[in-house]
Amino acid sequence: MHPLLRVSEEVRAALADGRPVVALESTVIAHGLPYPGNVETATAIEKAVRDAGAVPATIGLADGRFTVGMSESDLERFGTAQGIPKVSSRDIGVVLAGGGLGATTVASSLVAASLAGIRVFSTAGVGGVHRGAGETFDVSADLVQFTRSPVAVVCAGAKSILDLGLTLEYLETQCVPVIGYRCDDFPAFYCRSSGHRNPQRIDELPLLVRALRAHWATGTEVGALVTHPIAEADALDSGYVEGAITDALAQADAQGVTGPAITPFLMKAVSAATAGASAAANRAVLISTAALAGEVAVALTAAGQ
Ligand code: PSU
Ligand code: MN
Repeated sequence: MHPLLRVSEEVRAALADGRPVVALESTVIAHGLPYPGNVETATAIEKAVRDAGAVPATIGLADGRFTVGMSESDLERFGTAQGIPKVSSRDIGVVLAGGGLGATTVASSLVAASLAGIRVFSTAGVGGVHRGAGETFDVSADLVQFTRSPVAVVCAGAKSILDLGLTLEYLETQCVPVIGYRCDDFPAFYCRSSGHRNPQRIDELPLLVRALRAHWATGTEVGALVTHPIAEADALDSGYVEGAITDALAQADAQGVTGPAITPFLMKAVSAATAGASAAANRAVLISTAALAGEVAVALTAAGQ
């Protein structure tokens, strides 16, 4: 194993035996949801991966290395520690050198997954092109990292707070496949549809696996997005969510919130404005996405990847 990784026994054994593993981020634990719901949700996400027949590997930074596969006490630590920094790809070196805790975003989790040889990652909504990016240039490093880590990212699209049309344009420019699994529309996290189409759609797991394998067989290091929406029963109405997002954006503007702070700020403001409905939807889609990622990992390893 790579010297920067501290891989749990369970994950190490699974990788050595060619068994399925799903990588998971920790920013959602440290910054996405309040304690104790964050730890409870992280545990439920891991259970969903296990129920699908794969091993969860929640990733974070601690003691100068990536933790790959958190224990119960690691989850508790990441869920309760105050002031734990949000670490994207460019922050990895500084946080490793400092030796403190770091919560990994999608981007930095993919760096660790790729070093560990994990081919499947799951989150509810990836980062993307922020609204107003024409002015601010705020484009999540998640999108750039997809071009550098050959990992299948199973998600319910990108966060609703983003400009999802521009996010899809950016992914096209960067040669990142976006495949809807059993869905036409690119999902919008808490909402079933962003109003934009997935560029590709596949309905059968074996075909999805063949597509991913063929993509990587070309020698590319680019990952792939596999999208699947939140369940109908858990989804929020997009008109309702849009109202909350517009208000949240106005608050962020008034308070001068920018940069890495903007995503957590907006997520919290939307949760407050929807009286927790968005937080409940967030939890539901984190779990359903993790279950699908588990299935994808099982199918990929059965095919020898
Ligand atoms: N969920 C939240 N808050 C967050 C994130 C998720 O409730 O901040 C993280 C994810 O880890 C995602 C990141 O990778 O936000 C993207 O942030 P940015 O737009 O700053 O790159
Ligand atoms: Mn940003």
